[in-house]
Formats: sequence, C-alpha cells, structure tokens
Amino acid sequence: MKIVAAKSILKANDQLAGENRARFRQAGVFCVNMTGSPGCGKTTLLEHLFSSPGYAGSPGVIEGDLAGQVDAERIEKLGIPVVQINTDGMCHLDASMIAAAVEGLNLDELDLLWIENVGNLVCTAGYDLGEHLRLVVLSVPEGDDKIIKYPAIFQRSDALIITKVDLAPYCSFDLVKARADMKRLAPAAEVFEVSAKSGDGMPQVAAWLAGRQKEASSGHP
Ligand SMILES: Nc1nc2c(ncn2[C@@H]2O[C@H](COP(=O)(O)OP(=O)(O)OP(=O)(O)O)[C@@H](O)[C@H]2O)c(=O)[nH]1
Ligand SMILES: [Mg+2]
Repeated sequence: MKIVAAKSILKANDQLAGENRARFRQAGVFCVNMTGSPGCGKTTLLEHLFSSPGYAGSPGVIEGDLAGQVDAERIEKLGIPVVQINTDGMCHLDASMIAAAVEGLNLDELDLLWIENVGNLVCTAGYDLGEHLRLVVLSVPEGDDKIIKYPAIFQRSDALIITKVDLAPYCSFDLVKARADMKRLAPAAEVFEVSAKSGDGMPQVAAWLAGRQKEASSGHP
C-alpha cells in the first residue's frame, strides 16, 4: 500500500507555487492572495478598490468558491478580466488550480492579479499559490478573538484588513486588542481598518498596495 504524506503534497504545491510566482514575475504581474472567512467582505473590498477615483492599474481576478459564479459576475460588471474557480467542495485554492485558471487570462494585459481565496480561516493558510503578497480580511461582526483562535492565517499574512468598522458600535470588537494580537503574531504586518459603507480606509489600502507593487517591480523586497 502506498501512503502519501500530507507533507509531500504540500511540497509539490510549493514547487508549483514557485513556478506560478516565476511566471507572474516574468509577465510583470504582481499577485495578491486574499483570504478571510465567508462573507467577511473580500469581494466588496475589490469592488471598492477598483471603483475608487484615480485607480490606474490593470487588474485581473481569480475568484475561488466551492460553487457558483456570483463573485466573478460582480467583478465582470466592472469590466475587469476574471476567472472563476469552483473547487467542488474543497475548502481552499491550491497552486495547480491557479496555474489552470491563469490560462483563462492574458497576463500580458495585466499588472496586478488578485486571487480571492475560498472563504475559510483554516485551510487557506497552508497553501502557497505563488502570490507576492498575502492579505487576511477579518470583519468586525466575526469578533476580535479570531486572531488568537486561528493564528496560522494571521501569522502568514502581510496585512490584516479589518472590514465593516461601521458596525463597531453594534459589536464588541476591540480594535486596539486586535492590533496588539496581530502585532504579536506578525510584527511586520500592516493593519488597516476599512468600511465599504463610508469608504473609510480604502484609499490607505490602495496606496499601500500600490507601494508594494512598485517595490516589487523595481526589485526591492
Ligand atoms: N456594513 C458593512 N457591510 C459590508 C462591508 N463590507 C461588506 N459588507 C457586506 O458583507 C456582505 C458580504 O460581503 P462580500 O464582499 O460578498 O463578502 P466575501 O468575503 O466576498 O464573501 P464570500 O466570497 O462568500 O466568502 C455583503 O452583504 C456586503 O454588502 C462593510 O464595510 N460594512
Ligand atoms: Mg466573495
């Protein structure tokens, strides 16, 4: 009987992720992997960033969901190239799915590739997709304790985006504690507070991303 250890599956994924990253770099495309629970506001964040005045990039999007194409349709409405992956029950995307999805995009026409991962705070943490930057989105109604309870995804992210801050008066989400917990797990990570209702915090996220993209294209870390 042949037994395949999870470790070797992850190793194979890492190799494919490295190939994806090299392909993105060669095409001059900066890739962002966005994770977070179902309904935390990932697609809404993309809609805001793409619609914000002065947005000048050429983005493309890969949407990951168990089923359906609702999110891809939202992105398509904005005139942005998008490919929907249906994982058919899998709780995360992996590097082979991204390699296949990229075939549906013309990388030469893009400078930024967003991957909206399947809504999940656990499984998505273990899979490198070939991204240059990983974001984790946490919404105020989920509670500030999620950072402590699901540490891996927060530890492995370059930024935490706290969404739905307009709901803070109705939920006991301690923003100071959330920032402190994130600092402990990922000292170098940025933390943003945003609201899609008011638009607060969106320009700061857009400016930070543009800076990271610029650094990457000029060969800086
Ligand atoms: N009040 C408030 N609602 C928000 C905000 N951002 C998103 N929402 C709402 O939250 C719900 C879920 O938003 P989505 O953007 O679809 O969430 P998602 O993370 O993409 O969801 P999945 O792809 O299903 O995991 C929608 O009803 C949004 O209108 C926000 O900043 N404030
Ligand atoms: Mg979504």
